[in-house]
Amino acid sequence: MAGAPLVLAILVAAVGVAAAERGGGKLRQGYYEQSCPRAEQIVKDYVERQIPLEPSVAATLIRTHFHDCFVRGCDASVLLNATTGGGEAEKDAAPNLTLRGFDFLDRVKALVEQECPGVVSCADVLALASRDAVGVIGGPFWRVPTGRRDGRMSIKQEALDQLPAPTMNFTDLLASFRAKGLGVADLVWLSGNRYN
Ligand SMILES: *[C@@H]1O[C@H](CO)[C@@H](O)[C@H](O)[C@H]1NC(C)=O
Ligand SMILES: *[C@@H]1O[C@H](CO)[C@@H](O)[C@H](O)[C@H]1NC(C)=O
Ligand SMILES: CC(=O)N[C@H]1CO[C@H](CO)[C@@H](O)[C@@H]1O
Repeated sequence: MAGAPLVLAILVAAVGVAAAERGGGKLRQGYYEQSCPRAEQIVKDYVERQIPLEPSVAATLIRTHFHDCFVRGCDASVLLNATTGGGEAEKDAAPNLTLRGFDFLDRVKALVEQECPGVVSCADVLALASRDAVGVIGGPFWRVPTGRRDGRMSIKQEALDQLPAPTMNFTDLLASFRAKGLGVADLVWLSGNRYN
């Protein structure tokens, strides 16, 4: 039970990198070295302090990270609220109704903002916090290049169209994963995580 979400974390991180790079900016290790040197440590410290108190959030973060990357790349669009212009956001789509951990991310982001206002993207905070949280619950460590840009668009219909539905048969599920450069192994790991 514990193994699956941990391995999928690495897969999701890899997909995340690919998806974010499609979005434009080049990701690299230590992107904030100059602009916000303590950013990664702030995320890590908070996660290490909090996750032992709310360990189930670790799996939630990976799932949120996955849902984010699957729609519009890893741009934190899953975290956006519906705009005042009306229309519903990705998080309003049925699959997002089961995502938790938004509050946790808001808290981590607030700490990073306190240190360096407007520098570190929410997408990077989500990617880093997911990695660090998996580490706290005994999972592996993987490198998270940073430099993701946050999106400004979050559209419910895109989440509905692109996230694999729980009612899909295997053929359709695999097609959905293949469309994002994922394969059978990714499908198995990520589906296992659904029930965490
Ligand atoms: C979305 O709305 C919630 C509740 O009003 C708020 O706490 C959160 O900070 C908002 N998130 C963003 C990204 O604006
Ligand atoms: C899977 O579902 C799709 C439509 O949802 C259908 O067209 C297809 O025949 C199904 N495939 C199998 C193997 O059941
Ligand atoms: C976890 C979470 O934030 N879920 C939200 C999904 O969208 C509905 C509708 O906007 C919100 O009420 C939930 O809070």
